[in-house]
Amino acid sequence: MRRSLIGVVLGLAVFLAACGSRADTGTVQITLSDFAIKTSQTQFTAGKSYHFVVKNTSQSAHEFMIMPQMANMGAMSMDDAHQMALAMVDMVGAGETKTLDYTFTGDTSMPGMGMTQALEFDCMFSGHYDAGMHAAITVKS
Ligand SMILES: [Cu+2]
Repeated sequence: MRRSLIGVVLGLAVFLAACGSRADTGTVQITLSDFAIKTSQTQFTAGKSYHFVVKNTSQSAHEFMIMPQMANMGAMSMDDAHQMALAMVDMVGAGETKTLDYTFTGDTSMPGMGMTQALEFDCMFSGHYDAGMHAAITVKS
């Protein structure tokens, strides 16, 4: 049973790699600026390890958070947001680059079955979210 599941996962990975229609590379380039978050990809796969390279090109500090999509995020306190974050780099100084390794969780028992989670990348420094520092992403199982 376990062996056959691994076979299915490996087969799917080979299929996706061969397919090449998705830019799902494992290394993700994130750019923080005043006031936007750019990401090199917006579609991710649960159970796969990603290496985020978070570059702050602006003259001020920002942060990089992976959060569930919610209403009124801009009104949430930074402390509350940090508690809900799936992962974060809580300070990226002006001109700095930091890295984060993260594997999205999700229902990985049925790869390729189309389960999709709506998440987003955020900066929750005061006012930054409402100024535009958020980027919607999806995670498929
Ligand atoms: Cu910011």
